[in-house]
Amino acid sequence: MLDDKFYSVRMRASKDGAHEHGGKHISGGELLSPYSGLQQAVNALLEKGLTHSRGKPEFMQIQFELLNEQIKRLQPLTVQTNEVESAEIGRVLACRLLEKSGVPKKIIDKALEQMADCSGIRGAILIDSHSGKRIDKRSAKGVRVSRMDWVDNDFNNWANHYQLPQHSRLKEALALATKVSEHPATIAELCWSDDPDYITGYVASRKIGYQRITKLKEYGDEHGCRIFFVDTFHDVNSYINYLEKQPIFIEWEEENDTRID
Ligand code: WAQ
Ligand code: MG
Repeated sequence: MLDDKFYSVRMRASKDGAHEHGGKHISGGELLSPYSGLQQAVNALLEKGLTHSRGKPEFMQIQFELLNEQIKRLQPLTVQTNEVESAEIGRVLACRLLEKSGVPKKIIDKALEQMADCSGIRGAILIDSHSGKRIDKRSAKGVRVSRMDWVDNDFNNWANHYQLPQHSRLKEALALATKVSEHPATIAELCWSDDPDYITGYVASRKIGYQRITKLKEYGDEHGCRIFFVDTFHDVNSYINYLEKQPIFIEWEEENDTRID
C-alpha cells in the first residue's frame, strides 16, 4: 500500500447547542482514511450529519488526527437475521440472546431499567455484568467507540455473498460490534438506533455473533440504546481505552471465511 499512514476522522452533530452545552445529539460518525482520502472522508461525514432523520444540525465538529498505533485487522462477526412481528417479541428475543451470551437475567432487567440514561446520548453505556451497575463515568456522553472502519468494496463483497443490504448502517454497526466483542471484557452488546426511521437492532457477542432483530422499537421513536455488558474482572480504564483508541480494520476474504452455515 502506498499510503501506509492512516488518520482517524470523526464527526459529531447536534442542535440547540453543542453536546457539551446540552444540545440534542443528531449524528456521529468515525472512519479511517489515508492522507489522500481525507477530503472524501470529511465529505462523507459532512453529508451524514447534514442529512439526518433526527433533524437539522446547528452544531457540527469534524476532526482528523494521524494514528500512531498499529491497525489491527479483524474478520467480521457472523450475522444472522431474526424476523419478528413486533417490538415486544423482538425485545423478549433480545433478552434471550443476551442470556445465551452469558448475561444473567436479573442483570439484563436491571440494565433495561437504566435505559432512560441511555437515551439522547451519543455513546454507549457500560454495565457491570455482575452488579448491573453502570460503570462508565461519562453520564450524558457515554463511551464513543472510535477508530474502526471497513473498506466499502470489501464490505460490498461481503454483503453480496450473504445477501444482506449494502447499506452503510449495517457496515458501521457490524464494524463496531466486531471491534467491541473482540475484547475479552465484553460479554455482550445490545443496540438499536435512535433514528426514528430505523427499527432493526441487534445483540452481539463472541458466542452468538451478530444477531439482527428486525423490530426492537416503533417507527417514529427517537429513543436509542447501546449497552455493553462488561466483565469487570478486566480493568475498566484499559477497556475504555481500547474502545476509543485501538484502530481496527474489518477485512473479509471469501476464501478465509470460516463460517459454517
Ligand atoms: N460508539 C458508542 N456508541 C455509539 C456509537 C459509537 N461509535 N455510535 C452510536 N452509538 C450509540 C449512541 O448512543 C446512539 O444513540 C445509539 O448508539 C444508536 O446509534 O441493520 O443505526 O448509529 O444490522 O443510530 C443497528 C442495526 C443500527 C443495523 C444501529 O445506531 C442492522 C444504529 P445509531
Ligand atoms: Mg443514530
